[in-house]
Amino acid sequence: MSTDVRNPYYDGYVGVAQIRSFQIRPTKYVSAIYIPIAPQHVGRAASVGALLLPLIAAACAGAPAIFGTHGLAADRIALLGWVCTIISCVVLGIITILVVVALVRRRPARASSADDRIEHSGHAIRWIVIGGIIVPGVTLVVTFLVTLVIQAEVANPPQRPVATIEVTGHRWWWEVKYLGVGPSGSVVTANEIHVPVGQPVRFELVSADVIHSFWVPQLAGKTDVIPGLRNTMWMQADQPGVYWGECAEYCGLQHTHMNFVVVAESPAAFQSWMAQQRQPAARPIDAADADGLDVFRRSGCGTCHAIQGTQAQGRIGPDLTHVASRSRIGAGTLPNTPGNLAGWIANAQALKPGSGMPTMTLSARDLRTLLAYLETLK
Ligand code: HEC
Ligand SMILES: [Cu+2]
Repeated sequence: MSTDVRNPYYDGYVGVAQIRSFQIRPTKYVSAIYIPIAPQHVGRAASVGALLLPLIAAACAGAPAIFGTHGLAADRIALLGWVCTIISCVVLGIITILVVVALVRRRPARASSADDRIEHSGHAIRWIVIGGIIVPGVTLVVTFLVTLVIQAEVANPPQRPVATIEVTGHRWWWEVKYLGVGPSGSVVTANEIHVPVGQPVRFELVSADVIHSFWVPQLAGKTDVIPGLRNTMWMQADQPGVYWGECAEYCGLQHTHMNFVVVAESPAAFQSWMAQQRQPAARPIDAADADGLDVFRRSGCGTCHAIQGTQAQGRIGPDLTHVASRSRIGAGTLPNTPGNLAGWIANAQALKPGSGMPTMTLSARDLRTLLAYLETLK
């Protein structure tokens, strides 16, 4: 590292700029933030960094645990994540030591003789060849090979998938269609995907509008959902549980409320869930419920929503045939409680501004009967 430059700012800059060549590696998990910092400001920068840490940690609280995996493919991807993280930490450690050594050992500026310059340049070339070419070269090749092996491992499921689920990304919710099931050839639901535990399930991903990305961090890697394309992927949950999923490609105003859950349950529980989803909607059993269905019809809900077994066959919004059996509404926005459901119908735009669900003007009585009817749609 050159110590001939008098400007301390420039000195620090040269140090960081050289060392940066260690960090050019193809990893999605760690990206280097590169800010030239003058040596006299390093202490202050470090304390600002330390103050920001709790903020970053708080921002991540409640996010799906990408390293707490419970699925075949995700396990392998997490392993790759660890490999990259460890390599990155080692590289960062070495760089930090080098930067500190360079700062501490900085010699005062002096006129350099020709001999001195030759000695320095020999040194510099060794640093560049080892630190700038050999070390990053080996790191790159190792990371690349590990990535290739893991990519090949997660390309195909270990056995034939037991179900095929077509997922359509809409701004901003997920339509879920089990293909080849039931009398109508499919079972349709929204934002909640049930899968049998320990068995691979195949996904076909399509988009109704813009590019989305389908991601259940604990079960499998991300797959883009692209208009005009049918991307496929598979997933296998190894432990029963409810796994959070989300859209991982910014797609507009309510991108952050474009979530879903994957419910992994025993094959028996999955079969009974499927048997129930195959049924048409519960028929109104009393006058109040019949009234509710009538409100649904009169209010035009059926232009956008389908309820199997009724005349409502709209395809713009989620299928409501078994809406009461789902744990959340509005693509993860709210828990599915009667209060939230009422709030949603009366003023969806306040809860999810910009969403495709208009705010409906209903009398209190109509809202009550409509709600009672929707609550029967288990
Ligand atoms: C113009 C089309 C349209 C009309 C009319 C409409 N909706 Fe919706 N609705 C949607 C869309 C789109 C969504 C999904 C919104 C989202 O999550 O971003 C939705 C979501 C819902 C949900 C939540 C479903 C879930 O699983 O998350 C319910 C319940 C619902 N609508 C009920 C109704 C009722 C009841 C009416 C009539 C009073 C109605 N909607 C009228 C488009 C419509
Ligand atoms: Cu999206």
